Amino acid sequence: MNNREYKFSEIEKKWQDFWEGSGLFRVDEECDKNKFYCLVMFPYPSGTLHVGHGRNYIIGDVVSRYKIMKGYRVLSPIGWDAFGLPAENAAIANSIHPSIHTKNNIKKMKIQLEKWGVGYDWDREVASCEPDYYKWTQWIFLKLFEQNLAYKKKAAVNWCPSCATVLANEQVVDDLCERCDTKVKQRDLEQWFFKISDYAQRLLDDLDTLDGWPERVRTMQANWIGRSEGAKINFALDGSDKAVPCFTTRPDTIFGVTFMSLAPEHPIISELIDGTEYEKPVSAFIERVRGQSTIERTSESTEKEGIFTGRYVINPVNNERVPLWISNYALMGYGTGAVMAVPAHDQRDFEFAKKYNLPIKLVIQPAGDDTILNPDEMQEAYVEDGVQVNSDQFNGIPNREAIPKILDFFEEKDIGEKNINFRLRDWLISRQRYWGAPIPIIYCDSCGTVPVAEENLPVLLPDHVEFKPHGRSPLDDVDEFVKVTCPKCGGGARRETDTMDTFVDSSWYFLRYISSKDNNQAFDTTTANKWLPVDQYIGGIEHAILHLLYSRFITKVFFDLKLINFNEPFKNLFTQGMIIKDGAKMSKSKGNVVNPDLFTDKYGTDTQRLYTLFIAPPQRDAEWNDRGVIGSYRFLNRLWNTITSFEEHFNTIPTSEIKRNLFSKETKELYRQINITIKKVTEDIEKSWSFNTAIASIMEMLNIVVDFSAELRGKDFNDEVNINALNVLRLSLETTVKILAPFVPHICEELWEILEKNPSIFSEPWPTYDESAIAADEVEMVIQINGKVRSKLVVPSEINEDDLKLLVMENKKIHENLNGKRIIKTIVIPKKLVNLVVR
Ligand code: ANZ
Ligand code: ZN
Repeated sequence: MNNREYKFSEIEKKWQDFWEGSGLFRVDEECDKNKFYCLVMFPYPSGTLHVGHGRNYIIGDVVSRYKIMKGYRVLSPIGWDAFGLPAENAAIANSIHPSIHTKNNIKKMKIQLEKWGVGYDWDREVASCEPDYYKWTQWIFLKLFEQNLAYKKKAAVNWCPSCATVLANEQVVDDLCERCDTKVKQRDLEQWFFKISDYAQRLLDDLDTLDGWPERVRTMQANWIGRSEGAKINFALDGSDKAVPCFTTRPDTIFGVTFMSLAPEHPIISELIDGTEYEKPVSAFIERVRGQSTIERTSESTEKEGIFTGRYVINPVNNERVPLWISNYALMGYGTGAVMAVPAHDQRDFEFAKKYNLPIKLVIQPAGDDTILNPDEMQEAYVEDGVQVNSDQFNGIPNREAIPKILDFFEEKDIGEKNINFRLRDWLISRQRYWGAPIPIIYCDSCGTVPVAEENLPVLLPDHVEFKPHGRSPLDDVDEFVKVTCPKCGGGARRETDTMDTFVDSSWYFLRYISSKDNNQAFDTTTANKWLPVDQYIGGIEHAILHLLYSRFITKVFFDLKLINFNEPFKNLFTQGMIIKDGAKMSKSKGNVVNPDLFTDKYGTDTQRLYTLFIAPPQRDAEWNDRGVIGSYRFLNRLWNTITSFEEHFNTIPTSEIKRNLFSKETKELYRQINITIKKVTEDIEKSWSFNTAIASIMEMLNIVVDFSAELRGKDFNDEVNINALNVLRLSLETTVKILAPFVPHICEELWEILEKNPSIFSEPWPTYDESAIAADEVEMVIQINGKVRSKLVVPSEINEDDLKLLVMENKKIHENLNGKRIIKTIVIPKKLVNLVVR
């Protein structure tokens, strides 16, 4: 009876062309209709997308299409995060220029994305490695430089000896380079930084406004920013007029300081030891510790180690002489690089004191006098709150209350001051690599550091470069790049040869989409203010910290420069889970990558999409199962066959308005199910993005539709009741197709055309439901006697209690079971159960 076969590959191509031709995802600037900016994190052009990536883009596409049907003007752009190390490494390995490598990969991936039917406004495509994009990345650098938010300093950096480059902290995993697993070393280099620390407080405060973000991500960001309140206290250096300031969050422990420990990088060290007997051993120690990475040094399990400098500092509250040590756990990048050590109340200091036999002085006792701690017997530091002891005028005060008093005392005596410290460090953006945006700076012997003039952007990346890593930037060796005339004095000068961290490229791409073709500005302010902030951002949790923080920072800088009128870029954030295969994250090295093309070729893109959405809630990780795909394929075929088998009827019998007075019991139930399903699917999408349960309820509904259609098949349609039933069937099929359209758009477009002759389903409004049809009019209730089920009863759902009791008493089975016993109590749980308590 089937008139047509489900030829997915024809259908999919047909509708992809149709959407492209009709410009479904192309948005014009003029349109002011309620806008919806749906953004997926732009991919790194690695060459192929696996089914795990697919999830990200498919989810984005579902949201876009749903919003289109809800009447929004949807902006859904795409681009390429195209600079970066992997292209350069691949280029080195395969002797192919990174630019060609990247372009080839983009081409391949674009074909893949199109094949999946994910809709983008391709007119706005950007690639961060193109001069017309990185020109504006460089412009952003200049803006930050103007604002004193870009500066250069010598800094200890994570250095990967194999990649011969600096790594950001987060590119160091368990002390190893994220890319090549080589052990990371510390090294001093002149580096460019963005002063994100100036924005630390705002970045923290504004997290509160991001209620469309997962709580987890907000917490991760807050921890990363890491605000600590405390004090900066000056310890005078004995035998000198210098002081060593230190940052502490525990001014209440000041009387318990028994040594001080300096970071090995602390600038004061050389003058402490130069020419003394300590010089040699201390230098050797420093040399050794600097081979450890920050991660290793801060790890709880790493042994605390140190060395005495031969010098002392003076504790300003009691003038005690305190030995000055250097330790591996004191970090130069935090606070002042000096730690007032309180072994009685800090675990790291405790371990250190035990190892080197330094005194432990207790200054906080547990409150209440049950336990009295004795420093000689302590097995670990006492880090809880308590009452001050051995603390002069502060004795007896609960330590939390003592903190403000001690702070006041410091300020009074000019010993120290309140201080807030952030864990967030400035953003190191220098990379000694080729494949990135050149930093637009020129060095002149007479004029110093001179920014490239805006009209001279972009500073083009030269093509002919030996980009094998050798510890300096490959650009260093390109004379025609390096040698320039100074923009100020016209004399000979040198270009900066570092390129920018690719996180700079990705910190603003969502703004470039607004004006991707504009050669005169990075983005148009009016248009940006119209489209942004992004209504929905979708991406992986791995970007929860850095990318999002950097984008928020750059947005705030633009806001301050009055280039935009919003100060947060992403209103709502969704982080999708990973797709797991054989229990592990997909990766080439593990050989467990599932290539989506296999499934697309065999079952079609819609099947792959459906399966991807159906396996799990989208925020959760999900295990890919090849066989599961077939289930999705069967479902689509079932839908296809049900509709096409009625095609002739639908073609010959005209649609008429549905008449509820002509409903049979089954028709009425089907009508009810349609409305229930619309409601459920809408709520699942809106409230929780629960695509899998939405799809499950559509599947359930299709079962009912199929049963209904089987009954109807073969009936003759002269009769009003049957025609009405056929119209309800048609409505239910139309509805099914509509509410499935965001998930499996191609087959739904085709079926819609079969049903309605009139494309496109994405011009149709999202269906609304009829609340009055949803309530079931009859319910089945369980009747119990003394808690035992004795009978079941179908009753009107809105029946009142008295009528219900009468019906129960009339029931024959109940009558028999009562057997003359007396009813002492009747318990009714509406629409569910009646329990008769009898004696
Ligand atoms: C004395 C003290 C006593 C401390 C005590 C803690 C407990 P958070 O909370 O993470 O901000 N510190 C300060 N500068 C440091 C550095 N450069 N490297 C390593 N540690 C440093 O940590 C603040 C605490 O970390 C400070 O408070 C200081 O130790 C230590 F019972 O000072 B505390
Ligand atoms: Zn000059």
